[in-house]
Amino acid sequence: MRTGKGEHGKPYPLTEDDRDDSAYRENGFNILVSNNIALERSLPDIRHPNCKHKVYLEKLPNTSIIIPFHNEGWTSLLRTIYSIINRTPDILIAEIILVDDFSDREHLKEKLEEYMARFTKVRIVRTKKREGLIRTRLLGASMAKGEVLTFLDSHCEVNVNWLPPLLNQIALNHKTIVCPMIDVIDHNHFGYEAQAGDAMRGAFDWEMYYKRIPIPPELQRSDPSDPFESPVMAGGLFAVDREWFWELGGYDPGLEIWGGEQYEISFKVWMCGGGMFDVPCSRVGHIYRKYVPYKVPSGTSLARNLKRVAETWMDEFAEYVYQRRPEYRHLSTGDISAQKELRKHLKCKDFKWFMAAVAWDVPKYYPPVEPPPAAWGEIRNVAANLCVDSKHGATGTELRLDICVKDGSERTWSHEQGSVLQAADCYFGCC
Ligand code: UD2
Ligand code: MN
Repeated sequence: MRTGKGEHGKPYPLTEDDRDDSAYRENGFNILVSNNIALERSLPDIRHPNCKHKVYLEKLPNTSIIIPFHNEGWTSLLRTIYSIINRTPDILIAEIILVDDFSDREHLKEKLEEYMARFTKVRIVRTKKREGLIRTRLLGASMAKGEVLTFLDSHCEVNVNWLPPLLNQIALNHKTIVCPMIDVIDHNHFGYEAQAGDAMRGAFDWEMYYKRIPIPPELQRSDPSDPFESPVMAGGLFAVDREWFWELGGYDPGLEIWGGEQYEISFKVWMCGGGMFDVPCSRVGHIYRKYVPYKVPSGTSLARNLKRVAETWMDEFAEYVYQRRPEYRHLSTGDISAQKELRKHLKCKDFKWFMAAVAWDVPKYYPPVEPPPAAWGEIRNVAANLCVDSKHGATGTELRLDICVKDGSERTWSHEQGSVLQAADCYFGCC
């Protein structure tokens, strides 16, 4: 029944002034438009028609909803909260935990606490320094009391009856991670619509870019509104049994700021005895930004996170990534022994199993390039603990044994079958 600009998820009619870059600068989406549409706006119910007739278990677990934020816009954050309060059965919400990752914008301080006081279920916790979204989610999860943890980004709008279909799947098997269909809230005009192709499997290419691929006929359900298996999640929006999340070790806390965690949790879930499903009857809108508005502390890099995940989980398949991203070979991951120990302790299956049993359709879209028959590394005399070194590192110079160093300056070697041994730097054509 609601009328007004942006209602029913319709695009807001933008004027030329509204399009000015200043409207985007702080959030990566148009905050003027966000400010001009209702916090409790209506959305179109774009679920599959079968969803209206589905029944769920009478007793569902309750959930803590955890929302990390760093310098989120006022109205985009509030609209996230209102959409949850308005479209979720109250009995299923144990609490809503807003986790502030060291924001400095004024409206996120006392003003936010005062405003949120009206919602009895909302708690605000804050990190003591900039932690990045991964440790920020972990902080929220560590305080959560609900039986299930549900993570959302701070610029979402949940749609009709989004939560019960997620909780139902976990109630049926608690070793399950579930994701809603992520709809697109346009960063210009805030129009709400399904992603291109709608229901698709989550995948990755060998440069570790997240991709979506069609559901193969083998996995298509007779009822297209039924949950389907997905190899990897998009990252931000999912629900998981709280106890099982901690059994899995949560996230690797060594992942910094942004990215890679979606692969870590996905590989871990599948390889360590669980499964992951996308649930077509659960839909949540998300504002995909035009650009990243916030600062990323120096010294942190997405590449390092990705290599950490590749080294911990991908076994010999990590080589396919390094083929595409040779700069990763010499990148330091920091200490990953605790992650490897966890993998052993949980008796997780190997990545080869994951590729064959879960992600078998991914190589059809993103075929890996086989590494050449070659070897890289140091040549060590184990008895004397000395390494083969060359005076200046260049090919053709005299070799000697020297102490082995592990500080990035060590001499490594490469050998391609049928070719001569070379100092490794030469392999990349820069000796
Ligand atoms: C996607 C995911 C996001 C996350 C990311 C990879 C969706 C819809 N979004 O990127 O959840 O998995 O991929 O890591 O799947 N934040 C902090 N501290 C920071 C940076 C961000 O708390 O240092 C918050 C931020 O306010 C937001 C959430 O973390 O609520 C995700 O960040 P984003 O929205 O910038 O990531 P996005 O959607 O581009
Ligand atoms: Mn986001």
